[in-house]
Amino acid sequence: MGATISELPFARLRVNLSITTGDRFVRLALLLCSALTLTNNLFSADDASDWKPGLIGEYFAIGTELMDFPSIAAEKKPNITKVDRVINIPHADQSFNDTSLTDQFYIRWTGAIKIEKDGKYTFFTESDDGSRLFIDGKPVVENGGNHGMIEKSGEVELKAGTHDIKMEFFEDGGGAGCVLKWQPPASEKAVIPANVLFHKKGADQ
Ligand SMILES: [Ca+2]
Repeated sequence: MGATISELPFARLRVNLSITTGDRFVRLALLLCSALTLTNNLFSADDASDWKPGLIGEYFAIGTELMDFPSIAAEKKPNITKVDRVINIPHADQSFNDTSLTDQFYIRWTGAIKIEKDGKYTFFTESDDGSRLFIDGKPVVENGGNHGMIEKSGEVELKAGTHDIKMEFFEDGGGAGCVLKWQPPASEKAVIPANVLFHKKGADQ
C-alpha cells in the first residue's frame, strides 16, 4: 500500500511547481495546497477503501481432543468465516461467539492493527483454552496449552502505522472464552477497540 500513497502527492507537487504565474504568492499558495493535499492523503490512506473494519475470524471445527494448537493444512477451508470487530468473548460453556461451535474447535483471526504513535505496547490474551498473538509475524503473547481462563502478556515496540496481527485460539472442552487486550503507551489496559482493527477488503469471502 506504500507505493500509491507516496507517488500521488509528489505527482501533484510537480504539476504545481511547473505553473509559472510570475506571482510568488500564488505559487506559495499552490504549494501550501499541495502540502495539505499530501497530508490529507496520508491520513486517508489508513482508511483507504481496500481496508474494512474488524479482523477476519476463521473458525475450524476439529472434532478431536485438543491439548495444544492444531496443525491446520494450508488448503483446509474454515467451517465459518466472519468479521469480528473486537475479540472479547466472555467465559461460558455454550455456543461460542454466536456460532454453533461449543468444543474442540480452533479460530484464527487475522488482519491489521493501526498504531497511532511510536512506543512500547503491552498485549494480553486471556483464554480458556489456549491462545497466542503475533504482530508482524513475531510471537508477542504465548498462552498455549489446555487450561482454564488464564491471562498472559507480552511487550513489543511498535512504530506508528499499520501492522499485521494474528491471534490464534483453541478450545478443547468445558468452558471457553477469549479476550484480547492491550495497554498502549501512557494509556489504560483495555480490550483492543474496534476502531484500530482492520482486514483487507475481500478477505472474508
Ligand atoms: Ca475449555
